[in-house]
Amino acid sequence: EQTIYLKDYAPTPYRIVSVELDFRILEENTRVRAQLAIEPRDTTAPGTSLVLDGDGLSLSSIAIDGAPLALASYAADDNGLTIVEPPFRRFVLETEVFLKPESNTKLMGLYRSSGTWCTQCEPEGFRRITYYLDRPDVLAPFTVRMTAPQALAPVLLSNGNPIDRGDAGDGMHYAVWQDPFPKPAYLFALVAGDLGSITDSFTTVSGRNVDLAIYCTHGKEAECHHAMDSLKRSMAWDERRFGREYDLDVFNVVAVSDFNFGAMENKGLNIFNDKLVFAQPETATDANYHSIERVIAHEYFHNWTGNRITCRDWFQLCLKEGLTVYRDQEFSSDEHSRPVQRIHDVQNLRTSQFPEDGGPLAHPPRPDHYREINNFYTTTVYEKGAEVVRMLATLLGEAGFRKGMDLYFERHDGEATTIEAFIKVFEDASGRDLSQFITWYLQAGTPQVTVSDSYDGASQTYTLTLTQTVEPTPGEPDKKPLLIPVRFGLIGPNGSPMSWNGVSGGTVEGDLILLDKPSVTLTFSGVANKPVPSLFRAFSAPVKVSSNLDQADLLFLARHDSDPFNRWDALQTVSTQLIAEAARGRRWSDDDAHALRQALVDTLANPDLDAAFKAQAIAIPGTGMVSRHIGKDVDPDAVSAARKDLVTTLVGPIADQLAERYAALVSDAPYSPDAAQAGERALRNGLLQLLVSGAGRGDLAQKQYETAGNMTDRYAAMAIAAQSWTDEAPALLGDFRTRFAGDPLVFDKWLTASAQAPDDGVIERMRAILAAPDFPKTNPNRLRSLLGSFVMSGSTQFTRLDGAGFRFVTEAVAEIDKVNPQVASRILTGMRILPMLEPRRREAGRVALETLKSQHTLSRNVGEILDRILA
Ligand code: BAL
Ligand code: ZN
Repeated sequence: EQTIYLKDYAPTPYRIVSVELDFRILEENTRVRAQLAIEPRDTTAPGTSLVLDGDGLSLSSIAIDGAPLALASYAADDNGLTIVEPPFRRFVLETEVFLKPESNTKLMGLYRSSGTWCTQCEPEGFRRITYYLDRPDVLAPFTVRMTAPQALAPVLLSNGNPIDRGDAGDGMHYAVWQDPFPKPAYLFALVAGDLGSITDSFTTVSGRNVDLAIYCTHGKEAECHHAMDSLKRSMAWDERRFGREYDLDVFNVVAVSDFNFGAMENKGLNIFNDKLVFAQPETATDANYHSIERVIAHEYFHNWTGNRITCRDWFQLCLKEGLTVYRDQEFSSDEHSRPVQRIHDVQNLRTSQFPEDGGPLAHPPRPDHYREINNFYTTTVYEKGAEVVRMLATLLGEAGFRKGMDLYFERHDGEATTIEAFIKVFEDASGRDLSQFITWYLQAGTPQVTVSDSYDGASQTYTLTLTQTVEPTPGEPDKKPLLIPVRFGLIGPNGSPMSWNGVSGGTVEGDLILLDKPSVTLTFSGVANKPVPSLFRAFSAPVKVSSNLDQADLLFLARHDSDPFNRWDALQTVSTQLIAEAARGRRWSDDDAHALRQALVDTLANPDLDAAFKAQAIAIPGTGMVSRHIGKDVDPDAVSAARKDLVTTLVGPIADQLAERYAALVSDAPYSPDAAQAGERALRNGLLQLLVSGAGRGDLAQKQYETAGNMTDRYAAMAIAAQSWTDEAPALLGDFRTRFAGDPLVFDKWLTASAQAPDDGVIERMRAILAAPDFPKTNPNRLRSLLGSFVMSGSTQFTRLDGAGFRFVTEAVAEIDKVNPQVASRILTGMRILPMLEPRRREAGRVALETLKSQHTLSRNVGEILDRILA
């Protein structure tokens, strides 16, 4: 199968100057007429064929400048349309195709979701709508006319501003939308349906009015207000923080039930997976509220980082995604608690990106080849990409970073550009050489930084050695040293920050060490006492750290570090190390357990720490996290047992104390998703988790489930019971299922909790769920909630020694692949865990993959992931 390489990039020989689309939407089919004004580039040789992309289209008519084309002058097949010797001047190509949106289960191109016609074009869906140069460096203004039955589709939306609408006779009506900003086809969108809406408006910094609307299924309007509020705050934030003003007269969001992504940033018409729009306290959790706010912000921020400035080719995906994730993380930090947001983001990075970067699917944030671009919407492109932008901001400082961003918008507005151009603006704005820094984009793998230190009391010198290595990743045997910013401080014996007189041996800028060589040894002079170093404050670089700090040093940091992130991280490190060692047969000493327990108790009692932080601090790392810390020959059952043992050991002597604290946190204030209330709920549920898994208090989960006044508490109670598979768990799951029957987004929560149950019956139950005649097999949310949760949550049933978990997943993937390859391949990525498992499980997984490969005709999506895992 064909591999696409970055090195082969070349501009198209023809430009598309403008686009007029005419959709006639009927129940039976949709007719698409396209008028593309096209011209050759100055560098194009006369007679060069025009090759347009098409995917599964069948051409019903074709003309140039109004004259039908002779059969010999074009060729159309399943992959596109070639015009042989088009006119060597500007001309208008007219094509007509008929689509069947109803049977489009891939959810790419034009499809129907619960009756609504909608589109998803990124990355290569537009070619399933009409013949086109479907690549991000072809930018054109679009005018879109839509005609549809008034009764079925009273709402007709596309990109840009509405310019005309009216009656079209025979029960039909039409609307015309015009987007003046040239855009690539992946940002095209269309929605036609019978939808409700809420409206609002926003006045931009320069005083322009923007009409805002969120469209949804009738009856769901009241659940859209949190999204609308988030949108308005996002618009104001982007003006304040980045000087970016919105540029059209309208901004529309549409919630649909069947969607491959979380949401999509189409110009002026964002289409959302409805799980990222709808929120009411009875059915959405605090985490849902937070995700809605974040993703609304993310898609809105794309208007500048993605739409006004887009990507030259899909290898540059990180240019818009990493940057926009950085921007949405900053928005969340400014709107809520910065340290808690940072912990949350790093936890996400460590549980999803680190395993990708350390396994068979590792790739650089900017890859240089792919078979299927849909497989590169990864946590590396998104989350590691955001970390790389964050490191730039760390190196340049907030003002320096903003100067670079201003130059980026000034220099590249209206362009499709590259990572190199992005880095260049920061070089030009700061005068700094970033040629080593760009390696972060070009090289895969998580660097491992090893730390050792020593103190010489006689000379009052403190020596710190930092060494970086990156393990080989697929196709990259040799790694270059990276420029790693290490934000740090030294802490004296009384817990206060320590100063020094001078430092030699490397570059230190303020509180930043620049680790720019394989190894750097710094010598600090004038250090009065032996310090404890606090390194990588606020997680200043996406690296793994191993240091010579012992448990006492780490617990000292947990108490005294002025950096909240490192306080949290120190506790996590201690727990992780104890569980990992115990899983290898070296159980902790009573003293070690006692010291950690005391640190947790003191953290809980500390009046200077807020509840949201405490909730994170008392969480014991999951089996998946510890397994990855061990890294190879992992027996997940041993890890899970050791984890359970540690929780029991820690909680046992303080169970009554924790239960009292838990009881005291109950609140009867009306639900609000604000940070303070959400933090208290998180802490209470964190305590519940410890009490259920460490002290057998399933009764508390049951009681909380029954009395909960909101979904956050009810879901937490059920999920915690399910994860420990308490006696109460089956009844709670059963009740939840019937109590919320008919609400698909709550059904997803039930699927997720069901998939995480650790008992031996879980695979049989999941098979039965999938086989039920009313299970919606084409809906990505349902499939991901069940199977995605199963493969990604560290379930010991997935990694069962008898291979039943792997077989269940690969068999399900084969079925889903026939319907929606994107969803199938995403679920299959869970199998990337295989190389780190002990040999018998590894072999069982390999057999399941080989069977999938030999017994089925697989999509390019699934085929690529499978081959990379097996390689
Ligand atoms: N561009 C695809 C969805 C997102 O990242 O916003
Ligand atoms: Zn995005």
